[in-house]
Amino acid sequence: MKIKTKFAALLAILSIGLSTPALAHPKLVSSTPAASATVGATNRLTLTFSERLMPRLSGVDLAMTGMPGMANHAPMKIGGATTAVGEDGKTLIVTLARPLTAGSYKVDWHAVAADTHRIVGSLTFTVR
Ligand SMILES: [Cu+2]
Repeated sequence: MKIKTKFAALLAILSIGLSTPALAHPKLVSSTPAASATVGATNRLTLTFSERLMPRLSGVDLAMTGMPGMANHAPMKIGGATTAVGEDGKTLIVTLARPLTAGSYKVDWHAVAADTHRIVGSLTFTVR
């Protein structure tokens, strides 16, 4: 009887543990520039996720999608960026070769955490 009670308690503890996923997918928590924000010239983007990232499998593609005075601007990839993961293990820090000029931009991010599933998302912002 005593052993059965202990076993039941152990099962209860295990089922609580299983109901919260140990390996959650990374969600974007915040970014600079923030999604849809208008900011001054910057050469740095940060994206903070809910989970620790696998650095080699996580990153961003940045494209300029619009420029003042230019209609039908085709998305232009911004190269020359270096990406690092911050000390928290959850923040992608993207440093660009030069500050972004005025226009609209789209960030396509990909993030891989411990379960190795590639999660993707995007955000846009404007440089004034
Ligand atoms: Cu997954």
